[in-house]
Amino acid sequence: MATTNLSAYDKTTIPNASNYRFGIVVSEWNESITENLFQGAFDTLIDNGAKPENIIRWNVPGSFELIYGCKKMLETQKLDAVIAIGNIIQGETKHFDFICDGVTQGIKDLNLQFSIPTIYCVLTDFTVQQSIDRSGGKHGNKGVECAIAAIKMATLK
Ligand code: DLZ
Repeated sequence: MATTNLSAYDKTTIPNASNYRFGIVVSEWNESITENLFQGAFDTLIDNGAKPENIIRWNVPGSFELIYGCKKMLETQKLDAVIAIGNIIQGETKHFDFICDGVTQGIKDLNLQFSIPTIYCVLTDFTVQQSIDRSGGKHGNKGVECAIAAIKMATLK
């Protein structure tokens, strides 16, 4: 919903994350947005008990590369959950649709192929302002929401 604050959660309901290891793969495309998403996710993991040395960050050039980056992270690191962070903003061509579809399907496939959850922290917006609003702006920070999802899914695993 457009009015949802993505950062709102009840801390008393969130499991302690101190025993979990997290991977975060960050797309460099629209970097100012993805850095804010990363910061929101990282701070939330720490705030809920995760240790900094148990949070592994890798960068990839664009959102399309999140699929391979997450796959390699899942294969080579011992993790309880991975967060894929990206920001795709609509341009003048259909490129937006193809990248959104590819990334979404790719991350869905990773969730079927691996028994470690991959969390979808990809903003797919029509305007830069919509992305700003959801990466630490008036609708909160989707990175926070995705860190909470990662902790909950790590517990489920
Ligand atoms: C090429 C492209 C375009 C046009 N737009 C975005 C975008 O808004 N967000 C994003 O994360 N990446 C974009 N990319 C780059 C692709 O994700 C990818 O890096 C390149 O197509 C190379 O595979």
